Amino acid sequence: MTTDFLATVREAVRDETTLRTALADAEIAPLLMSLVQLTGDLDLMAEVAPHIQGPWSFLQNVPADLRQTVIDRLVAALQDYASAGRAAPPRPAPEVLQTMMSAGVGQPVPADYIALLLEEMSFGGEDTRSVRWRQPQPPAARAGFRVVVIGSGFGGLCAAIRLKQLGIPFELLEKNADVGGTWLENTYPGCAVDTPNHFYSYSFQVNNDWSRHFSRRDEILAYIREVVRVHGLREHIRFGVEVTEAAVDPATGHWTVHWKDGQGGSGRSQCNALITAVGQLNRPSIPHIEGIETFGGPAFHTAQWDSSVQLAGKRVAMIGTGASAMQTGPSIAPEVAHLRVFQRTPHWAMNNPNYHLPVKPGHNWALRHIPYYSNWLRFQQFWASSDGFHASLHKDPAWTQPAVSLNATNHRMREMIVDYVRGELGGDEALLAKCIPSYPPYGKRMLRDNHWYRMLRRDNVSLETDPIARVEPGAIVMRDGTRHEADVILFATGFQASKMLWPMTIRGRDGLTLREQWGDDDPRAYLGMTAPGYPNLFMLYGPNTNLAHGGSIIFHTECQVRYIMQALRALIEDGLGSLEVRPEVCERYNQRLDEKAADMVWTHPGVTSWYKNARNRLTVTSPWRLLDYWAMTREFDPAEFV
Ligand code: NA7
Repeated sequence: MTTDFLATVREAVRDETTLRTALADAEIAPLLMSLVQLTGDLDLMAEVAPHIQGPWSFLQNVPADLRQTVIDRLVAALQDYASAGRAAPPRPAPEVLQTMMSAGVGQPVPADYIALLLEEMSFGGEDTRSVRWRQPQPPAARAGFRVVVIGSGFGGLCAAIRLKQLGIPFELLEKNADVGGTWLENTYPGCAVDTPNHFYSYSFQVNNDWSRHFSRRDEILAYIREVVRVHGLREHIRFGVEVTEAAVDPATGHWTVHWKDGQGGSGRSQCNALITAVGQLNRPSIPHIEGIETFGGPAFHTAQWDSSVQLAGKRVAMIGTGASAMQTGPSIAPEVAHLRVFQRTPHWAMNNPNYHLPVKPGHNWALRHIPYYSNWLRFQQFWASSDGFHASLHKDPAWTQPAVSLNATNHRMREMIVDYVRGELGGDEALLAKCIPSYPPYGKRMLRDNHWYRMLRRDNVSLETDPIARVEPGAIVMRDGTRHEADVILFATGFQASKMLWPMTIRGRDGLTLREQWGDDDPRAYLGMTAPGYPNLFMLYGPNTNLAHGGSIIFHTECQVRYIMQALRALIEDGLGSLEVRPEVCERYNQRLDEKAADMVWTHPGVTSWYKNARNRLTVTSPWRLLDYWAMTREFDPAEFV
């Protein structure tokens, strides 16, 4: 709620029928919190709280009469504010907020989360993670300072917005013809976000019009384009140029960035600081299967979808069963003649009823008109998909079934998912055995069931679990010699995530490239953002910053961008010239990180994944709670840098 609190309230009560119709669609927990915040009355909350058994709306089974009481009192409170012309109530005290938060998600919310959550919710509508100059006047030195950002996905655009706010000159280099990064490139059928999108969006650019709780690709891309329009970023972006190399001048810490365009042209840009925002999941990994070049029909990766190929009535072979396959398979199964899924390892997938649901119109109305509803919804979604499972992903050394689960909680989760999958498969135990991973839940990214198991029961779908031997013209041949004819091959085989910043060459102070430093699969950085030997280079979504226990990568991005802006501020305000993380700081951080990771599910010996390298070291994914990473990145500490 911003300063037009009263105007919003008056608009909300203008027509009581409209108000009540909308509230009938709205979610109970944010409604209740809105009421409590407006009235300060905690008694009704205490009565409703026992019916709120979790942060998701489908875990909040409040009896109809209680729900009606909440609505009636909220209507009365709004009418009272409107007619009396009262100003917004003061923000509840931290301990009251903690009680409200705990009631709103049906779980105790520890006190150490409150500051983070207030930042995320931004009650005053202020941009809580923006960085301001410490001096009353922005330093003149910023005008001569220049930043290059590589990439215009969520990360690069967030950096651009902050640079613009600070008035630091910058240029964004983008290999594609438009903004959006992964959301531009991925166009496969069913492409959607699997983090609830009221949380998977910038905290400073709330969208109250999502049509679904988990939006489809086109809507997310439209949101990104709107952000670009609102912040006037397009004029800062050079499209169609791919960075091939960047090298630092050891004397100044300034970077020269070389790029090529698609027409045989090339050029370079110079900058004081370089920010890479190239993502982790955009260089497709296509397996080298013997004979693939002889196939004869269309064969393409999900991230390079060929929409000119008609799949209707075709025999389609899809290799891979990760997040992209989970969305593609059920979307194409109804139209193809046959879909044959080739699974190397089964993945865990959980059910979330909201995943398939549109947002009700009244819910969106409430987001726009009911004070604090939007803030509390964001809190709820944050809580639902953040650190909740983190504690249960630690290995218990005394656990008796360490091959299949980590501890008692993790085992219960395993059993719960197995029961769910069994139900979805109609009790087909042979198929169930193929679908249940041997490794513990959360060992790889936990997928959201997109009716995958129901898809497997279709007459025109089959699941192959034996290894592929080779491809022949018009067929995939298994190691036992079985030949499966196919018209089209889809590679849902993921990305070359561990080859971070590849294929760019990033040359540091001693002439060493990051690739020479890291090898093909051992990237390391301090907080995932900076590396010794690479002054004034900042990485977004770098080593160990992917999220696998929960959370939104946009939250991580905002934490990283705040930290980087603080570093740039130090460079400019303090006239530092260059900043390079001390090797011992980076080393200590990575040691702590490795120790933490060794204790967690992703390094379980039964798990093979792109989260870690060939030596079982976690390189891509963060082992930290969101709270930990937030705290570590909140304040840039110049003492850690040379
Ligand atoms: P993922 O999650 O890396 O999944 C790739 C899938 O492809 C996975 O099932 C792999 O099996 C399979 N794969 C990879 N290589 C092969 C070969 N050579 N043969 C057979 N099967 C293979 O990629 P997605 O695109 O689905 O998702 C990436 C991220 O995008 C996801 O986490 C979200 O953040 C969005 P494996 O499990 O390795 O045995």
